[in-house]
Amino acid sequence: MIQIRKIEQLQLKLPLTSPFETSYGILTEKAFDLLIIEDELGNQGVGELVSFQQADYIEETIDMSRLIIKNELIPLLTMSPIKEPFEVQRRLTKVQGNFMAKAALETAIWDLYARRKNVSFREIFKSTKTELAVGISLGIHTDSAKLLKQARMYVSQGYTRLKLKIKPDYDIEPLTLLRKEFPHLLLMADANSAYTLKDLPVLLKLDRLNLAMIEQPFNQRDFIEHAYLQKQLKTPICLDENIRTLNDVKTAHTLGSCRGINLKIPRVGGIAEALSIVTFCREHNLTVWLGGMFESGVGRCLNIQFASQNDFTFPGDISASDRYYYDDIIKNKACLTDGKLAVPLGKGNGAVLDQEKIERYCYKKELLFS
Ligand code: OSB
Ligand code: MG
Repeated sequence: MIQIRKIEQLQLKLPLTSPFETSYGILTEKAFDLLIIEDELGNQGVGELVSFQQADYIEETIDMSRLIIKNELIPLLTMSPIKEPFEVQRRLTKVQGNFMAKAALETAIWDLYARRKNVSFREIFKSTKTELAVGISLGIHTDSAKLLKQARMYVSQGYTRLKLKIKPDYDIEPLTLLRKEFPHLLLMADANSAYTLKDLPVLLKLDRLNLAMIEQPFNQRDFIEHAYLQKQLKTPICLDENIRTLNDVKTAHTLGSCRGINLKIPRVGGIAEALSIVTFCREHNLTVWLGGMFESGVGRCLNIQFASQNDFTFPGDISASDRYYYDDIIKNKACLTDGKLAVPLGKGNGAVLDQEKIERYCYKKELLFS
Protein backbone atom coordinates (compact mmCIF):
# COMPACT_ATOMS: atom_id res chain seq x y z
CA MET A 1 0.00 0.00 0.00
CA ILE A 2 1.35 3.39 -1.00
CA GLN A 3 0.74 6.01 1.66
CA ILE A 4 1.18 9.47 0.28
CA ARG A 5 3.07 11.66 2.71
CA LYS A 6 3.79 14.71 0.63
CA ILE A 7 2.92 16.31 -2.70
CA GLU A 8 5.00 19.20 -3.92
CA GLN A 9 4.37 21.34 -6.98
CA LEU A 10 7.25 23.11 -8.74
CA GLN A 11 6.33 25.69 -11.37
CA LEU A 12 8.97 26.10 -14.08
CA LYS A 13 9.58 27.96 -17.30
CA LEU A 14 12.14 26.65 -19.77
CA PRO A 15 13.25 28.77 -22.74
CA LEU A 16 12.90 27.09 -26.16
CA THR A 17 15.97 26.93 -28.40
CA SER A 18 13.92 28.74 -31.07
CA PRO A 19 10.31 30.00 -31.31
CA PHE A 20 7.76 27.39 -32.44
CA GLU A 21 4.84 28.55 -34.62
CA THR A 22 1.57 26.66 -35.09
CA SER A 23 -1.85 27.57 -36.46
CA TYR A 24 -2.71 28.96 -33.02
CA GLY A 25 0.36 31.07 -32.27
CA ILE A 26 4.05 31.30 -31.41
CA LEU A 27 5.69 29.75 -28.35
CA THR A 28 9.07 30.98 -27.07
CA GLU A 29 9.24 29.34 -23.66
CA LYS A 30 7.41 26.40 -22.13
CA ALA A 31 5.70 26.69 -18.76
CA PHE A 32 5.10 23.40 -16.95
CA ASP A 33 4.92 22.01 -13.42
CA LEU A 34 6.61 19.06 -11.82
CA LEU A 35 4.52 17.20 -9.26
CA ILE A 36 6.66 15.32 -6.81
CA ILE A 37 4.90 12.74 -4.67
CA GLU A 38 6.56 11.09 -1.68
CA ASP A 39 5.45 7.92 0.10
CA GLU A 40 5.77 6.77 3.72
CA LEU A 41 9.18 5.19 2.98
CA GLY A 42 10.63 8.32 1.40
CA ASN A 43 10.36 7.07 -2.21
CA GLN A 44 9.55 9.75 -4.74
CA GLY A 45 7.72 9.84 -8.03
CA VAL A 46 7.55 12.71 -10.48
CA GLY A 47 4.93 13.70 -13.03
CA GLU A 48 4.88 16.57 -15.52
CA LEU A 49 1.91 18.87 -15.98
CA VAL A 50 2.06 19.85 -19.66
CA SER A 51 -1.03 22.01 -20.22
CA PHE A 52 -0.53 25.29 -22.04
CA GLN A 53 -1.08 28.81 -20.76
CA GLN A 54 -3.73 29.47 -23.41
CA ALA A 55 -6.85 27.45 -24.18
CA ASP A 56 -6.01 27.15 -27.88
CA TYR A 57 -4.83 23.57 -28.32
CA ILE A 58 -7.51 22.18 -26.02
CA GLU A 59 -9.69 23.88 -23.40
CA GLU A 60 -7.60 22.94 -20.35
CA THR A 61 -5.06 25.61 -19.38
CA ILE A 62 -2.26 25.27 -16.86
CA ASP A 63 -4.08 27.54 -14.39
CA MET A 64 -7.19 25.37 -14.64
CA SER A 65 -5.12 22.20 -14.17
CA ARG A 66 -3.49 23.63 -11.04
CA LEU A 67 -6.85 24.53 -9.55
CA ILE A 68 -8.33 21.09 -10.23
CA ILE A 69 -5.25 19.31 -8.92
CA LYS A 70 -5.40 21.23 -5.66
CA ASN A 71 -9.15 21.39 -5.05
CA GLU A 72 -10.44 18.15 -6.53
CA LEU A 73 -7.81 15.57 -7.41
CA ILE A 74 -5.47 15.62 -4.41
CA PRO A 75 -8.31 15.06 -1.91
CA LEU A 76 -9.37 11.96 -3.89
CA LEU A 77 -5.81 10.74 -4.23
CA THR A 78 -4.87 11.12 -0.58
CA MET A 79 -8.19 9.95 0.93
CA SER A 80 -6.77 6.45 1.61
CA PRO A 81 -3.68 4.37 0.72
CA ILE A 82 -3.24 3.27 -2.91
CA LYS A 83 -2.73 -0.39 -3.77
CA GLU A 84 -1.58 -0.11 -7.35
CA PRO A 85 -1.49 2.63 -10.00
CA PHE A 86 -4.59 1.55 -12.00
CA GLU A 87 -6.57 2.46 -8.90
CA VAL A 88 -5.67 6.12 -9.43
CA GLN A 89 -7.52 6.25 -12.75
CA ARG A 90 -10.63 4.75 -11.15
CA ARG A 91 -10.52 7.19 -8.23
CA LEU A 92 -10.15 10.23 -10.44
CA THR A 93 -13.05 9.43 -12.81
CA LYS A 94 -15.34 11.27 -10.39
CA VAL A 95 -13.83 14.46 -11.77
CA GLN A 96 -14.95 15.24 -15.31
CA GLY A 97 -12.42 16.13 -18.00
CA ASN A 98 -9.20 17.85 -16.91
CA PHE A 99 -7.13 15.08 -18.41
CA MET A 100 -3.78 16.82 -18.19
CA ALA A 101 -4.26 17.57 -14.51
CA LYS A 102 -5.14 13.92 -13.88
CA ALA A 103 -2.19 12.67 -15.93
CA ALA A 104 0.30 14.79 -13.99
CA LEU A 105 -0.68 13.04 -10.76
CA GLU A 106 -1.32 9.62 -12.25
CA THR A 107 2.06 9.44 -13.98
CA ALA A 108 3.76 10.58 -10.74
CA ILE A 109 2.09 7.70 -8.87
CA TRP A 110 3.16 5.23 -11.58
CA ASP A 111 6.71 6.53 -11.24
CA LEU A 112 6.59 6.24 -7.47
CA TYR A 113 5.14 2.73 -7.66
CA ALA A 114 7.79 1.54 -10.12
CA ARG A 115 10.69 3.08 -8.20
CA ARG A 116 9.37 1.54 -5.00
CA LYS A 117 9.25 -1.88 -6.71
CA ASN A 118 12.64 -1.26 -8.28
CA VAL A 119 11.43 -1.74 -11.84
CA SER A 120 11.44 0.46 -14.94
CA PHE A 121 8.36 1.36 -16.96
CA ARG A 122 9.71 -0.63 -19.89
CA GLU A 123 9.68 -3.74 -17.69
CA ILE A 124 6.10 -3.00 -16.59
CA PHE A 125 5.02 -2.44 -20.21
CA LYS A 126 6.95 -5.57 -21.30
CA SER A 127 8.76 -3.59 -23.97
CA THR A 128 11.53 -5.27 -25.88
CA LYS A 129 12.83 -2.26 -27.81
CA THR A 130 15.89 -0.56 -26.36
CA GLU A 131 16.03 2.27 -28.91
CA LEU A 132 13.46 4.10 -31.00
CA ALA A 133 13.32 5.68 -34.45
CA VAL A 134 11.66 9.08 -34.01
CA GLY A 135 10.14 11.94 -35.98
CA ILE A 136 10.33 15.70 -35.84
CA SER A 137 7.50 18.22 -35.63
CA LEU A 138 8.36 21.35 -37.61
CA GLY A 139 6.67 24.65 -36.88
CA ILE A 140 5.37 27.03 -39.53
CA HIS A 141 8.22 28.69 -41.48
CA THR A 142 6.82 31.10 -44.05
CA ASP A 143 10.33 31.62 -45.45
CA SER A 144 10.79 28.54 -47.63
CA ALA A 145 14.59 28.72 -47.62
CA LYS A 146 14.50 28.55 -43.81
CA LEU A 147 11.98 25.71 -43.91
CA LEU A 148 14.20 23.65 -46.21
CA LYS A 149 17.27 24.40 -44.14
CA GLN A 150 15.54 23.23 -40.96
CA ALA A 151 14.11 20.13 -42.61
CA ARG A 152 17.49 19.13 -44.12
CA MET A 153 19.19 19.61 -40.78
CA TYR A 154 16.76 17.37 -38.88
CA VAL A 155 16.72 14.70 -41.59
CA SER A 156 20.53 14.65 -41.58
CA GLN A 157 20.46 14.28 -37.78
CA GLY A 158 18.51 11.05 -38.29
CA TYR A 159 14.83 11.90 -37.75
CA THR A 160 12.94 9.41 -39.91
CA ARG A 161 9.60 11.18 -40.17
CA LEU A 162 8.82 14.82 -40.72
CA LYS A 163 5.61 16.50 -39.62
CA LEU A 164 4.88 20.02 -40.78
CA LYS A 165 2.45 22.31 -39.00
CA ILE A 166 0.05 23.78 -41.57
CA LYS A 167 -2.78 26.33 -41.65
CA PRO A 168 -4.96 27.75 -44.43
CA ASP A 169 -2.72 29.40 -47.05
CA TYR A 170 0.32 27.69 -45.62
CA ASP A 171 -0.15 24.12 -46.79
CA ILE A 172 0.17 22.96 -50.41
CA GLU A 173 3.23 25.04 -51.20
CA PRO A 174 5.51 24.13 -48.28
CA LEU A 175 4.41 20.49 -48.36
CA THR A 176 5.08 20.24 -52.11
CA LEU A 177 8.50 21.73 -51.51
CA LEU A 178 9.27 19.17 -48.81
CA ARG A 179 7.92 16.32 -50.90
CA LYS A 180 10.21 17.33 -53.81
CA GLU A 181 13.20 17.56 -51.50
CA PHE A 182 12.47 14.22 -49.79
CA PRO A 183 10.58 12.01 -52.28
CA HIS A 184 10.61 8.92 -50.03
CA LEU A 185 10.49 10.36 -46.52
CA LEU A 186 7.57 9.71 -44.16
CA LEU A 187 6.05 13.17 -44.47
CA MET A 188 2.88 14.36 -42.77
CA ALA A 189 0.95 17.52 -41.91
CA ASP A 190 -0.65 18.70 -38.67
CA ALA A 191 -3.39 21.32 -38.98
CA ASN A 192 -4.25 21.70 -35.29
CA SER A 193 -7.97 22.11 -36.09
CA ALA A 194 -7.42 25.04 -38.49
CA TYR A 195 -9.66 23.87 -41.37
CA THR A 196 -13.36 23.36 -41.99
CA LEU A 197 -15.32 21.43 -44.59
CA LYS A 198 -15.24 24.56 -46.75
CA ASP A 199 -11.55 23.83 -47.28
CA LEU A 200 -12.27 20.46 -48.93
CA PRO A 201 -10.66 21.46 -52.28
CA VAL A 202 -7.34 22.21 -50.56
CA LEU A 203 -7.46 19.00 -48.54
CA LEU A 204 -8.10 17.01 -51.73
CA LYS A 205 -4.96 18.56 -53.22
CA LEU A 206 -2.93 17.54 -50.18
CA ASP A 207 -4.12 14.01 -50.87
CA ARG A 208 -1.84 13.89 -53.93
CA LEU A 209 1.36 14.45 -51.97
CA ASN A 210 1.70 10.91 -50.67
CA LEU A 211 1.55 12.06 -47.05
CA ALA A 212 1.79 9.43 -44.31
CA MET A 213 -1.09 11.14 -42.48
CA ILE A 214 -3.01 14.40 -42.17
CA GLU A 215 -3.37 15.21 -38.47
CA GLN A 216 -6.43 16.92 -36.99
CA PRO A 217 -7.68 19.01 -39.93
CA PHE A 218 -10.99 19.95 -38.27
CA ASN A 219 -12.22 21.01 -34.85
CA GLN A 220 -11.79 18.86 -31.77
CA ARG A 221 -15.43 17.70 -31.64
CA ASP A 222 -15.82 17.11 -35.39
CA PHE A 223 -16.03 13.30 -35.51
CA ILE A 224 -18.64 13.34 -38.26
CA GLU A 225 -16.87 15.91 -40.41
CA HIS A 226 -13.62 13.95 -40.14
CA ALA A 227 -15.47 10.79 -41.19
CA TYR A 228 -16.90 12.60 -44.21
CA LEU A 229 -13.41 13.78 -45.15
CA GLN A 230 -11.73 10.40 -44.57
CA LYS A 231 -14.11 8.79 -47.08
CA GLN A 232 -12.79 11.11 -49.78
CA LEU A 233 -9.09 10.86 -48.97
CA LYS A 234 -6.69 8.03 -49.57
CA THR A 235 -4.32 9.67 -47.07
CA PRO A 236 -5.06 8.43 -43.55
CA ILE A 237 -6.44 11.04 -41.16
CA CYS A 238 -4.91 10.98 -37.70
CA LEU A 239 -6.74 12.50 -34.76
CA ASP A 240 -5.09 14.38 -31.91
CA GLU A 241 -7.30 17.02 -30.22
CA ASN A 242 -10.44 14.88 -30.69
CA ILE A 243 -9.14 12.02 -28.57
CA ARG A 244 -9.39 12.31 -24.76
CA THR A 245 -10.63 8.84 -23.86
CA LEU A 246 -10.82 5.28 -25.13
CA ASN A 247 -14.45 6.06 -25.91
CA ASP A 248 -13.40 8.82 -28.29
CA VAL A 249 -11.20 6.28 -30.10
CA LYS A 250 -14.18 3.92 -30.33
CA THR A 251 -16.36 6.72 -31.70
CA ALA A 252 -13.74 7.65 -34.28
CA HIS A 253 -13.29 4.03 -35.30
CA THR A 254 -17.02 3.31 -35.55
CA LEU A 255 -17.69 6.42 -37.62
CA GLY A 256 -14.54 6.02 -39.73
CA SER A 257 -13.22 9.43 -38.67
CA CYS A 258 -9.55 8.40 -38.87
CA ARG A 259 -7.09 5.58 -39.42
CA GLY A 260 -4.50 6.74 -36.94
CA ILE A 261 -4.27 8.12 -33.42
CA ASN A 262 -1.72 10.58 -32.10
CA LEU A 263 -1.62 9.32 -28.53
CA LYS A 264 -0.46 11.72 -25.84
CA ILE A 265 -0.50 10.30 -22.34
CA PRO A 266 -1.43 13.69 -20.78
CA ARG A 267 -4.28 14.34 -23.23
CA VAL A 268 -5.99 11.08 -22.22
CA GLY A 269 -5.55 11.45 -18.47
CA GLY A 270 -2.59 9.15 -17.90
CA ILE A 271 -0.93 5.80 -18.45
CA ALA A 272 -3.92 3.55 -17.67
CA GLU A 273 -6.18 5.12 -20.33
CA ALA A 274 -3.27 5.28 -22.78
CA LEU A 275 -2.63 1.55 -22.35
CA SER A 276 -6.27 0.72 -23.04
CA ILE A 277 -6.16 2.87 -26.20
CA VAL A 278 -3.04 1.05 -27.40
CA THR A 279 -4.83 -2.30 -26.97
CA PHE A 280 -7.94 -1.09 -28.81
CA CYS A 281 -5.84 0.26 -31.69
CA ARG A 282 -4.00 -3.05 -32.02
CA GLU A 283 -7.27 -4.99 -32.08
CA HIS A 284 -8.92 -2.64 -34.58
CA ASN A 285 -6.10 -1.93 -36.96
CA LEU A 286 -5.65 1.74 -36.15
CA THR A 287 -2.11 3.10 -36.35
CA VAL A 288 -1.22 4.42 -32.93
CA TRP A 289 1.85 6.57 -32.41
CA LEU A 290 3.14 8.72 -29.61
CA GLY A 291 2.72 12.50 -29.76
CA GLY A 292 4.41 15.25 -27.79
CA MET A 293 3.66 18.42 -25.82
CA PHE A 294 7.13 20.03 -25.77
CA GLU A 295 7.84 17.92 -22.70
CA SER A 296 10.84 18.57 -20.50
CA GLY A 297 13.13 15.65 -19.74
CA VAL A 298 10.62 14.17 -17.27
CA GLY A 299 7.76 13.86 -19.76
CA ARG A 300 10.19 12.91 -22.51
CA CYS A 301 11.53 9.94 -20.49
CA LEU A 302 7.96 8.79 -19.87
CA ASN A 303 7.15 9.13 -23.58
CA ILE A 304 10.20 7.18 -24.65
CA GLN A 305 9.44 4.39 -22.19
CA PHE A 306 5.81 4.22 -23.28
CA ALA A 307 6.67 4.26 -26.99
CA SER A 308 9.14 1.41 -26.50
CA GLN A 309 6.14 -0.95 -26.43
CA ASN A 310 6.02 -3.28 -29.40
CA ASP A 311 2.72 -1.80 -30.61
CA PHE A 312 4.46 1.43 -31.61
CA THR A 313 5.93 1.11 -35.09
CA PHE A 314 5.30 4.58 -36.52
CA PRO A 315 7.93 7.12 -35.31
CA GLY A 316 6.57 9.44 -32.63
CA ASP A 317 6.95 13.17 -31.99
CA ILE A 318 9.74 12.35 -29.57
CA SER A 319 12.87 14.33 -30.09
CA ALA A 320 16.31 14.61 -28.59
CA SER A 321 16.45 16.99 -25.59
CA ASP A 322 18.30 19.66 -27.60
CA ARG A 323 15.52 19.93 -30.20
CA TYR A 324 13.55 22.23 -27.86
CA TYR A 325 15.82 22.87 -24.86
CA TYR A 326 19.47 23.79 -24.47
CA ASP A 327 19.16 23.47 -20.71
CA ASP A 328 16.87 20.53 -19.95
CA ILE A 329 16.19 19.64 -16.31
CA ILE A 330 17.39 16.03 -16.32
CA LYS A 331 20.92 14.64 -16.23
CA ASN A 332 20.34 11.78 -18.68
CA LYS A 333 19.43 13.90 -21.69
CA ALA A 334 18.03 12.15 -24.74
CA CYS A 335 20.49 12.10 -27.67
CA LEU A 336 20.09 10.76 -31.19
CA THR A 337 22.61 8.03 -31.98
CA ASP A 338 22.49 6.62 -35.51
CA GLY A 339 19.06 8.19 -35.83
CA LYS A 340 17.69 6.53 -32.68
CA LEU A 341 16.89 7.49 -29.09
CA ALA A 342 17.96 5.08 -26.37
CA VAL A 343 15.26 4.00 -23.90
CA PRO A 344 16.34 5.16 -20.41
CA LEU A 345 17.54 2.29 -18.24
CA GLY A 346 16.72 3.68 -14.79
CA LYS A 347 13.79 2.73 -12.59
CA GLY A 348 10.33 4.25 -13.01
CA ASN A 349 10.17 6.69 -15.90
CA GLY A 350 13.96 6.66 -15.98
CA ALA A 351 14.45 10.42 -15.51
CA VAL A 352 17.41 11.51 -13.38
CA LEU A 353 16.49 14.97 -12.14
CA ASP A 354 19.08 17.74 -12.34
CA GLN A 355 18.35 19.64 -9.11
CA GLU A 356 20.58 22.54 -10.04
CA LYS A 357 18.72 23.13 -13.32
CA ILE A 358 15.37 22.70 -11.58
CA GLU A 359 16.32 25.40 -9.06
CA ARG A 360 17.41 27.68 -11.90
CA TYR A 361 14.13 27.47 -13.83
CA CYS A 362 11.66 27.04 -10.96
CA TYR A 363 9.96 30.32 -10.03
CA LYS A 364 7.43 28.99 -7.55
CA LYS A 365 7.12 26.04 -5.18
CA GLU A 366 4.05 24.97 -3.31
CA LEU A 367 3.48 22.19 -0.83
CA LEU A 368 0.08 20.84 -1.89
CA PHE A 369 -0.18 18.04 0.65
CA SER A 370 1.67 16.90 3.73
O1 OSB B 1 -0.48 19.14 -32.22
O2 OSB B 1 0.90 17.56 -31.93
C1 OSB B 1 0.53 18.71 -31.70
C2 OSB B 1 3.09 20.42 -29.52
C3 OSB B 1 2.27 21.02 -28.62
C4 OSB B 1 0.91 20.90 -28.75
C5 OSB B 1 0.38 20.19 -29.79
C6 OSB B 1 1.20 19.56 -30.70
C7 OSB B 1 2.59 19.72 -30.59
C8 OSB B 1 3.55 19.20 -31.55
C9 OSB B 1 4.97 19.05 -31.13
O3 OSB B 1 3.27 18.93 -32.68
C10 OSB B 1 5.19 17.78 -30.45
C11 OSB B 1 6.54 17.68 -29.80
O4 OSB B 1 7.53 17.55 -30.52
O5 OSB B 1 6.63 17.71 -28.54
MG1 MG C 1 -1.28 17.55 -33.33
